[in-house]
Amino acid sequence: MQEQIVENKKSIDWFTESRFGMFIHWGLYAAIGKSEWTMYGQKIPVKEYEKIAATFNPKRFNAKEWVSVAKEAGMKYIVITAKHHDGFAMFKSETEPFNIVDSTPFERDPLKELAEECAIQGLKLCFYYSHVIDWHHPHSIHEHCNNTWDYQLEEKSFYNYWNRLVKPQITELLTQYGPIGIIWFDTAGGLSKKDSEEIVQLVKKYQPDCLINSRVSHWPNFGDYQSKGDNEIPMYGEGTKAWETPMTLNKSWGYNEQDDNYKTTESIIRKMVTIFSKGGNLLLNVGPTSLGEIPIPSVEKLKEIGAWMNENGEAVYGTKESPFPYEFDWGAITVKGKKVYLHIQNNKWSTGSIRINGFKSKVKKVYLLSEPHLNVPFEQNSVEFVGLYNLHLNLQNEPPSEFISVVVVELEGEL
Ligand code: H79
Repeated sequence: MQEQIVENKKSIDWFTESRFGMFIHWGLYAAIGKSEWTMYGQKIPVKEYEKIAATFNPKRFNAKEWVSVAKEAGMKYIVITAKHHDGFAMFKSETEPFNIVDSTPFERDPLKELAEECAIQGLKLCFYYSHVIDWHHPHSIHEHCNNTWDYQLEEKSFYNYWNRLVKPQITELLTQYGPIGIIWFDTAGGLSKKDSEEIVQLVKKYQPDCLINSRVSHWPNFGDYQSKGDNEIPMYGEGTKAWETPMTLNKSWGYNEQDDNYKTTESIIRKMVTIFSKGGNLLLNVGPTSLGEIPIPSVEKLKEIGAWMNENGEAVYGTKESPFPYEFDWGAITVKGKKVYLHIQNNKWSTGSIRINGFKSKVKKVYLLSEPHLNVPFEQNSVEFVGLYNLHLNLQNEPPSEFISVVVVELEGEL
């Protein structure tokens, strides 16, 4: 076990330093336009669902555009659904013809195109793979979410599914697309400990540097990092263990034509800095259409987030979990080396009298991240006998950045 931790250190360091990734939910369900659980919700028979493939032709798919949208948003990795619960492979699979190359008029392999483009633009490509739920396959078994409308439980033989579909497809994904950053598993309900271990071994056999999220198993202590619940922002971080929150921009993962419940850019950035201050990553989702386009409102949000990240990236990438109490009424704190970054919400800015207690060293200077030459006046006093310092800031100007403005507190020594 110890060896594996050492072996993964480089990848974990890459992961935590990156902080921000793009989740892409894209599959046949985009053509129905009601998100990725529709086959289950409407009990669509496999034979009916398969017919969607004949009409699925995402002509406007452009890997370069997608990767550029992610990169310009400040994202460092992309996790795309190689196969979701509907069982449809979004890649050329020799194992199973129910895939985008062999059963649609599109006939291209978008994962191959994304792999090439990610290599060019310097992002890491990662694959979501639904290893337990598969409504298309007669022999997949999930404790809650079986396809009960086509298949009878008593006829099932799980290893038929596991050995003849799951393992070969994961092998394809790890051998034909270059280095993969993460295999992102989901909904492992009912998977045995032995089978969970087997799938971990399989991934590490082909790509020892590839990370696995904790949802690979419902058993404890699986995976290289902790996947939080969908849209969950935890009260606390995980100490030294890496973690990640998958989050939607609106309320859906897969494309949903009726869902315009977008979070505001400001609220997304607030959630981001809260997550970063607790040492976590954010995997922010888009659900492209059946034509292969990321919805315009999503692109617009990501552009605004990108402008913020471009200005404030120093206070995000490579920061560590903050040793200060996590959430303040004015915002959140990230830390790196001798610098403490105060992410101050704009509505608290001009009224902002901010007090932070408990610095271990003296404050050297305080300045705006966006305008480093502008010093922010501060007062500090030491707490007698304890060796700690308190800091008091009075912010009476206009906030310098949109949404959240970052003030850098530079210390003389360690935190
Ligand atoms: O891929 C996205 C979701 O499809 C997946 N995880 C994220 C990343 C996910 N799988 N399961 N769940 C989320 C939760 C399942 C909730 C359910 Fe239901 C409650 C399944 C059945 C009852 C609500 C009603 C959702 C489908 C029917």
